[in-house]
Amino acid sequence: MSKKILVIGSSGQIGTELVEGLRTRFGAENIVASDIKQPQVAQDGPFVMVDAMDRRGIERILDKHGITEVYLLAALLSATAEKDPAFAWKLNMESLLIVLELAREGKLKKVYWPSSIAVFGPTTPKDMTPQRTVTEPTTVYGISKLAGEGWCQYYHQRYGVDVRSLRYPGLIGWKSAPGGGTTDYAVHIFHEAIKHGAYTSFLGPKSTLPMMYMPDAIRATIDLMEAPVERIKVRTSYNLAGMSFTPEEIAAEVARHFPGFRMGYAPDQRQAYADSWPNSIDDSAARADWGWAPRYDLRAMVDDMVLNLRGGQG
Ligand code: AKB
Repeated sequence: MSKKILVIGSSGQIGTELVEGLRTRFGAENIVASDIKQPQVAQDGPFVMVDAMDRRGIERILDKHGITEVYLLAALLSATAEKDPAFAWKLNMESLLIVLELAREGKLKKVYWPSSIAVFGPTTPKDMTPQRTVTEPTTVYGISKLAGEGWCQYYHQRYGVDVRSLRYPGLIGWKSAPGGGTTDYAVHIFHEAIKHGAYTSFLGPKSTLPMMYMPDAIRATIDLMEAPVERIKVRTSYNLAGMSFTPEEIAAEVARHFPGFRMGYAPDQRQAYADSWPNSIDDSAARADWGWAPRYDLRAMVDDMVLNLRGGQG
């Protein structure tokens, strides 16, 4: 049986680019995109509306399209989740348990589910945070991701479900809008630099956070899922690192392209979430197990973002 993939939550920041990446690799007709929202970009393959908490609806799609793998991306991110913690918990957990159950019942061969650096908290070592370390998250998003990692490992160990996961840092891309996270400032800054030549960051100048350019994140995701099963040794979620920078540092890089660019700072409640997360991540397990290596540093990412947002005009 050939590979047929369902992406749940395909209209969000990661989904938009992941669907494109998967379609390039496996053919547009083999990737079914699904969400409760219309896609951010025109689709060149199948799209269906489905709620990530609708088990029946998902099962119908699996049957109709002969789906073999699910990438479950639907979730409330850190900042949005804090506005409605009970709903964030319900969405983030129920959707995962539905997909894990479908896999346990033999209806899926493989599952991808994203975790995050938000599983870490203020008691975690901040620099080069290890794969296995203290995890005492302070956000409901982090709590749900940590619990989800536990469920992934449990379904793998108890039922043999092939579920794979990455702890994404903040993700930066030009093709899609970010969806309510603490790291979104690092995307907004580009759009505001182009429109107004100025940006006011909701994180303070010295807040170092782990970040990654979207092409690296998409490559990591597909490489992890395509790695031979014996190479996957972490069944909670793999640490993944790209670059680390502060708002002050990215502002300096953006200013190289927009002379006179002005950066201001007005930290809000998101500062506390950022303060609880690591500065940098040790991803040596991902490198050793399935050959992960990032390609973009801060300068290369900023150059590519600006080039693409200006329509390839340099
Ligand atoms: C967020 O800021 O909530 C996300 C994340 C780090 O998982 N980008």
